[in-house]
Amino acid sequence: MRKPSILIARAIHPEVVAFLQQHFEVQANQDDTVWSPQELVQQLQGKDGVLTTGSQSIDGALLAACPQLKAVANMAVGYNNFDVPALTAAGVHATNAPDVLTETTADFGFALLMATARRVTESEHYLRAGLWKEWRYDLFAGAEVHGSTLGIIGMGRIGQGIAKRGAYGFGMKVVYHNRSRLTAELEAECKAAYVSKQELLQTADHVVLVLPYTPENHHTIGAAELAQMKPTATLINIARGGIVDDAALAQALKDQRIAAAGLDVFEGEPRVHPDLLTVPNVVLTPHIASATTATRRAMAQLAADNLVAVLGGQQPLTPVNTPNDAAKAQRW
Ligand code: 8YV
Repeated sequence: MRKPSILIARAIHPEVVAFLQQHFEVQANQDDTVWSPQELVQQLQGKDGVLTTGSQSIDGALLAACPQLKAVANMAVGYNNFDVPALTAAGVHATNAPDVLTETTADFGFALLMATARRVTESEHYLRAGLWKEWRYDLFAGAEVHGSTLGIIGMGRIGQGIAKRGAYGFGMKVVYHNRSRLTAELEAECKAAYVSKQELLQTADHVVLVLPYTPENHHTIGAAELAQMKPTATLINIARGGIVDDAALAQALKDQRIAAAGLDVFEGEPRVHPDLLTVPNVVLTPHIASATTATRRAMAQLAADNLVAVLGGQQPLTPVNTPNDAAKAQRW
């Protein structure tokens, strides 16, 4: 019997490639070539599955042009790069990689919050530039973290992890806003109180964004929301570009309408709004919140396990859709 054929669309851990080679004919993009949508379609010809990342769009046009494709596995918890209704209608299984990155990503959310509040990168640049001449009482004086109010927008697994770090580790008062309220048990476990978005923006000293990107969440934070925040507040985005209006944020930072921001994700990344590159009071990182060696490996392995399950005729471990049966039958 023919082994199913898969494409690994972005470089992943060699040991996970080797694992996949035990199950499939594998074509691996280990050079990290960035393919255009047309090139991706070409690479997918004759492939049964693809292991991809959050930066590659899988839409109806691609699915129509790849009639053999049966499984699409994202090495990411977020899957806004997928057109899920199109995948479902086309009979293609789609999976993501949740849970294995929760704590690591929450760690990074906190690292970015700390770096932003305490001006870690800004002060390092100053030191490296040879500008440090003498102790000063207000040299890089930042915002207090312990005992302050932490506002979390998006209270899924990662948001809850950040809440616990804030409440238990730093004695912060935690408020959150989410599509739906957590159960009373979870609220107690996270020591977090549900508030309106407006109350959160007006009261939080540190606002952390951890919500998925959906059309409704586009520019959840824009000029109007930034205007509601305290002038001493910080804004942290580890969710997705597009949730924040980066142009409005750059302006607010320039005008010091908020104190500082920490951004791991950007609208149109890897491009970054040029004004964000010139304001000093922002910490910028290249979408690395889940990037520890162990976690990225676990994400790749989970994506691989999902492909092995689906193409082996089993249910995926972490599905994001239930494909249409009739359309699915045509692909098998
Ligand atoms: C991924 C992420 O590394 O999981 C997510 O949703 O944003 C990151 O952990 C990135 O999307 C590449 O797949």
